[in-house]
Amino acid sequence: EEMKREDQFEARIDAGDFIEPKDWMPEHYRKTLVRQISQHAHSEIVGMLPEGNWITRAPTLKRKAILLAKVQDEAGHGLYLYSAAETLGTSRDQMLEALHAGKAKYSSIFNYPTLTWADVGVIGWLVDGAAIMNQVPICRCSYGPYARAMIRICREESFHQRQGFDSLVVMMEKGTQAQRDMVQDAVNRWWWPSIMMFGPPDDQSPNSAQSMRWGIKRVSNDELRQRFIDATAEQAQVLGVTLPDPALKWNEQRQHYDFGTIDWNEFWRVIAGHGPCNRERLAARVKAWEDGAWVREAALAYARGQETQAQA
Ligand code: FAQ
Repeated sequence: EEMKREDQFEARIDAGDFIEPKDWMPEHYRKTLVRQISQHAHSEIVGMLPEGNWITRAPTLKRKAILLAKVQDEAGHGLYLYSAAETLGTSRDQMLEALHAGKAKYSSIFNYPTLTWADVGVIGWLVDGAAIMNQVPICRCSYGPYARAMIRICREESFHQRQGFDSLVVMMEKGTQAQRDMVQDAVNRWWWPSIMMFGPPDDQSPNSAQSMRWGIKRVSNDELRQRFIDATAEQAQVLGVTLPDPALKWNEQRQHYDFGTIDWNEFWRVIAGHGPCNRERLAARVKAWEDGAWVREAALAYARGQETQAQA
């Protein structure tokens, strides 16, 4: 019986059907999705912190309004994604508890500091750019609620990417030499961490083979990284910045950019909790959760009151 259900499930995956919350699915498929979707949700929520740091210091009212909207969008993405993960039978409280206990992962990229205003533009350009490259294929992921959440999220990410690039163009074209230097410095610091966002090389990625088979991942870590580097190398030329990789060079034969060696030790250190801001990020989330306790209690007390009234 179990075998038959498993075969039917595999056949639906092969046919490109969406799997929906009430459909039968193998336990490992469910677990893999909860893992990936909750990590993704946590990334959106923790990802509000580096840029949130600049909301009070944005240089103009227009930039402040844009940044505020972007950071609010990220909160929204986190909430859609927690909802999508909840359809698999794991509660939001469980997921948040894992985050606050330091057991859950979130994207390595959000453990780096935002030192200057140019970092905000570079995050939009590179970090949101990488996020879109990775997330567009997930719009066709085999799990319906995740795929559907991704469509709206990708539209918003594309606005985020453009606002970042636009703010950098303004600094590069109309700014002072000091502002241009600030952009270059931010690019130097964010480039390597951005290309690490796609995850370890395919031959060191334990989850890839099964996730590709199940249509949770549609394109491999290395292939997405290459696509991102190809697109970004051209954009850097338009912007007039140098990417900090002397080995970055167009390869006519491969029709791709070659690039230098990625420091995977740095990547594994950061995801093990030892990046520049891991402690600070986690402490900020835990504090926000504790400071919000009275709101949750008040909302529950109100809901209970409404229920009692309805019964009376
Ligand atoms: N950081 O076997 P794989 C955003 C972990 S965008 C931390 O290759 P998988 C938008 C991985 O979890 C960022 N950990 O794993 C935004 C696994 O550990 P586990 C979020 C990483 O899942 C922009 C282990 O390494 N986007 O937030 C990372 O098949 C600006 C082995 O790796 C998503 O989450 C990493 N970079 O592939 C917000 C997209 N890479 O779980 C604010 C959805 C790998 O076994 C501002 N996720 N690990 O303990 C995915 O596409 C995949 O999960 C990958 C990893 C590609 C990230």
